[in-house]
Amino acid sequence: MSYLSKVRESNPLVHNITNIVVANFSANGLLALGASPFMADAHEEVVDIAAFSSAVVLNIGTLNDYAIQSMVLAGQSANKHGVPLVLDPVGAGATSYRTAVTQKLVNEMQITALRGNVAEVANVIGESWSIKGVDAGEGDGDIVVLAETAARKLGCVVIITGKDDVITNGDNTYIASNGHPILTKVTGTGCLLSAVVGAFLAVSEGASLEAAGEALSFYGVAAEIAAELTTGQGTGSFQIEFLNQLSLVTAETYQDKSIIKQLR
Ligand code: ATP
Ligand code: TZP
Ligand code: MG
Ligand code: MG
Repeated sequence: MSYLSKVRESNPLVHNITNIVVANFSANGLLALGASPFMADAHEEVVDIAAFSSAVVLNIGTLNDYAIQSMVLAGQSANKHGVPLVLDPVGAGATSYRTAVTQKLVNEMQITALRGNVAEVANVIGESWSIKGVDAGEGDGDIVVLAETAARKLGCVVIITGKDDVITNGDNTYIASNGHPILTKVTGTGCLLSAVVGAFLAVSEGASLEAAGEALSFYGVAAEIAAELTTGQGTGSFQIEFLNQLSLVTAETYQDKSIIKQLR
């Protein structure tokens, strides 16, 4: 059975500590997919919520010290209870605070999957890559080598997204090429993707790389269909149709349209 079908069948609870920009979009995207979102960051409850969730997703998009402490508590609880843990290091490298926070998070907990743009992932492992705000900047490094280095260093799956996406655990590496440029014109499409990866990991039974690869293909194909159906309309129409497609795309459809190749 596909991981998508398992998500829709088991409706996994996904605990999100996320930013104020994308909380609603991420919750609606997870619901559309077939998962069950829970946005919560109070210190008094995150340990319990992480423990009974099927995945925990941490996103530093609008960080502050309170939220960071929430993330440490939730992340460590997820680790203690064997719950898959995703980190989206939004804007790592844009300020020294963000860089320090992401490095603290990866040092204090074991991440299952790190998902970010190239500059963010580089900065998490202390390599320099230019970044402007929360959007990736230009760089001249090898993205595949960077992803594999980060995966080995952090002992997790690393997903670097952009026009093509690199998905690796340091030993095996895939390039996924579905998607559409209009995704870059709707805020939160990276953040929602990280949450969707969490939902797929929730049903992965340890096969994190395979589940992440499927999540990327599913997401990219849903975006392609939504873009096609809203051709000539604005980004608002695309955003709504994209949510529709997250609920409508079947495993057969994305397996048929998926463009993913294994490098090693
Ligand atoms: P950034 O802030 O740098 O845009 P992000 O966190 O928003 O990063 P993206 O890299 O934009 O995340 O990835 C979100 C989704 O958009 C992924 O599915 C990715 O494959 C897709 N995507 C991004 N850029 C393109 C593009 N030029 N063409 C097709 N798909 C893209
Ligand atoms: N500012 C802080 S977090 C955020 C913005 C605009 C959302 C970023 O979302 P994404 O998914 O990285 O585009
Ligand atoms: Mg983007
Ligand atoms: Mg992002």
